[in-house]
Amino acid sequence: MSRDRSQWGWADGRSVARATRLPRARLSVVAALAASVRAHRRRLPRAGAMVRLAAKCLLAGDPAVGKSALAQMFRSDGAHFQKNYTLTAGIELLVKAVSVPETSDSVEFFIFDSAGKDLFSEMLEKLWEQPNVLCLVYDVTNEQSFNNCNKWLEKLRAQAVGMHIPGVLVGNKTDLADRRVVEQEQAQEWAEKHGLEYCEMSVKEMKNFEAPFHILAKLFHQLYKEKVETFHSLA
Ligand SMILES: Nc1nc2c(ncn2[C@@H]2O[C@H](COP(=O)(O)OP(=O)(O)OP(=O)(O)O)[C@@H](O)[C@H]2O)c(=O)[nH]1
Ligand SMILES: [Mg+2]
Repeated sequence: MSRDRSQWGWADGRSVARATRLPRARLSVVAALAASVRAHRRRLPRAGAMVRLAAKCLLAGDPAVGKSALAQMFRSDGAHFQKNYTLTAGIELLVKAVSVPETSDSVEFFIFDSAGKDLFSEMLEKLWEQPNVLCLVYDVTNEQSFNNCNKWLEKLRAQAVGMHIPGVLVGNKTDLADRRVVEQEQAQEWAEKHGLEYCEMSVKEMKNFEAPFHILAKLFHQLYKEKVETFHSLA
């Protein structure tokens, strides 16, 4: 069985704090995230998939578009829909593995569920470094949340200048069909123009909520295979 790991520049909370000069209170958040990642790595099952990849996934978008609802629903396999809005302050880390379609491989996502409120943007940029995949969410009933995807994508891409980071644009709340203001074609076109995959979902109605992560798993796995082939060709 082979095993593969992507590189994590932020695994040590103290070195991140040194590098970013975070104040003492935020330091504990960084250390907790790093410890959680290390603990989950140690607990990875040994049997099963041929290749297990790990990917840092940035989940971003405007406030109240449904990022946390998506993350919770995905982690609980559809068992938990967060009905009441609870603003995310900073970042919440969730970990979940998915199988890569049509392979025996899997990707373990370290999902950085990020606050949509501007108030936390400075903190986010410090914790977002070295992402592997991006999940950008907007609300199909909220035009501003779609327009702000430009701003979000710019910020996310600034984390990995010159690198190809696979990403997906997700339109949420399709259950509110009579309040819809952003059409699928319009969003799809924007996604294509910016090199993103596109999908729509209703977390509330449990429709398609796994699709973004399946798409990202496939894209990240493809990237991995391309890199392996490059290494083989150089050997
Ligand atoms: N109708 C409907 N409501 C949804 C859906 N998904 C999430 N919501 C609701 O939208 C509200 C905001 O959801 P959150 O997941 O907390 O939003 P968020 O994007 O994490 O917001 P921030 O943490 O502030 O960035 C909650 O009341 C959810 O129940 C959906 O598919 N349809
Ligand atoms: Mg949230």
